[in-house]
Amino acid sequence: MAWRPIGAMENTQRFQVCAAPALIERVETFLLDLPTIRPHQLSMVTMNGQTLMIVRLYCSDGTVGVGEGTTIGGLAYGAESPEGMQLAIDTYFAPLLIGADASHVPAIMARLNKAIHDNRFAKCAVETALFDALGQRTGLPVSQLLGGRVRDSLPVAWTLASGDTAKDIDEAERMLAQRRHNIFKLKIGRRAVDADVAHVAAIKKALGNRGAVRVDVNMAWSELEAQRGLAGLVDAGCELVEQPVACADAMARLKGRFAIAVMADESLTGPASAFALARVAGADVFAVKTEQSGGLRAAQQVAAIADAAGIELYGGTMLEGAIGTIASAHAFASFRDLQWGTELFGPLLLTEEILAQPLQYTDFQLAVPTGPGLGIALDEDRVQFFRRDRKQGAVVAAAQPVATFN
Ligand code: MUC
Ligand code: MG
Repeated sequence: MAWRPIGAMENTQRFQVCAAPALIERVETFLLDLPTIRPHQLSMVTMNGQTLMIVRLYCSDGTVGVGEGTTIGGLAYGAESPEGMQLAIDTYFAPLLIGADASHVPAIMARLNKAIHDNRFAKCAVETALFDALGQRTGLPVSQLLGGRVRDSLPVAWTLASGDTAKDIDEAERMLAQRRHNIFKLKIGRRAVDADVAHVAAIKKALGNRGAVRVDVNMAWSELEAQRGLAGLVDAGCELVEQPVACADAMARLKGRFAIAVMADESLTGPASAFALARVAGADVFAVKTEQSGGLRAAQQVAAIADAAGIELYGGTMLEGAIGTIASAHAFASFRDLQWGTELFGPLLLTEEILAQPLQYTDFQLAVPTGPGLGIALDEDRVQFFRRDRKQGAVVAAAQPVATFN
C-alpha cells in the first residue's frame, strides 16, 4: 500500500478526536460460564468449563472498551481467579479508573501499577478494554496502537488433552482434515514418565510428518524425571517441551542437554522474570502470555527481552475466550519474531459462541481483525444468557463443577 499524507481536514478531525478527553464514567464487570467441548486434562486439574471475567469501560465520548480475564481451573494455575479479578476491579481498580482520561493508556496503567501490587490478569483485562476503546476512538486496530503489526494472521496449535491416546489421535486427524491445526501440544505429567512418553510416541507415530508434536508438563516433573522424560521425548519425535520442571535453574540445566527445545511458561510472570530467566539461559523459547505478563505492553516487553537474549517466541494462552484471545492476537501480531507460532485456540475449546461474527480460523491460522479496537463485536443476547449473575440460585447449585482436581 502506498504511503499518502493525511489531508489537512482529516488530520484536524483526527487530532480533535484524540485531544477531546474521553473520561471513564462507568466500570462494569461480570462473569460468563461456558462449557468446554470435552474435559480438558492438565497435570493439576481437569477443566469442564471456562469462566470469563468481562470488564467494560464506558467513556464520556460514547466509546465502550471490553477486556477479559481468565484462569485455568479457578485457582489451580495461579493466584488470581475470575471471581477474585471481578472483586479486585470493582473494589480497587474502579475508583482509580473513574474520571481518568481513557486515551492515556500508559499513564492509567502506571497509576494502577503503583497502587495495586501484582493482579496481572486483572490489569491485562483493564488494559485490553482501554486499548479497545482507544481503537474505536481513533479508528485504529489495537495492533496498530501497539506499534504496528508484523503479520496479519498467526499459526495456531491445538492442545490434545482428552486423557486418552486413541481419542487424541482421532481429534488430531479431524483437525488436520479440516486444515484447522497441524501443530499439536500434548498435555502430560499426570501419569508416570514412561507412560507419558509412550502416549506421545504413539501420537507422533500416527501423525508422522503431517503434524508437529510438542508437550506441556506444567511443572509436574522433578529434575531427575525430566532427564529421563526428555531423552524419551527426543526418541518419540517430539520437538519441544514446555515447563518440564518448576525451578528456573533446573530448566537452565536441562536446556541444551537434549535435542529438544525447552520452553518456559509458568516461570514467566512478566518482564522482570523474563530478564531473570534470560540471565540464567533458562529456556530456548518463551511462551508469552498477555495475562501472565500483566498486559499487552508488558507482553511486548517480555518479547523484547527474548529478542535481546536470542530466545525464540511462542504466543501462549490462558485458554481465553474470544475477547482475550483476540487481544493476545493483536499483541503477538506486533512481535518482531514468532518462531513457534501460537496456541490461540481458546474459543474453539468452548461450546458457545459469544461474538456476532466468529473469529476466523482457516488454513491453520487465525486472522487478526483489521477493524477499530479489538475488531470484534459481542452477541449481546448470548452474553446476557451466559452471565452467572443471571443464573444465580437453583441453576448454579445444580451446575457441573467447572473443574475437578487431580
Ligand atoms: C498452559 O499451561 O500452557 C495452554 C494450552 C492449554 O491447553 O492449556 C494452557 C495452559
Ligand atoms: Mg503451559
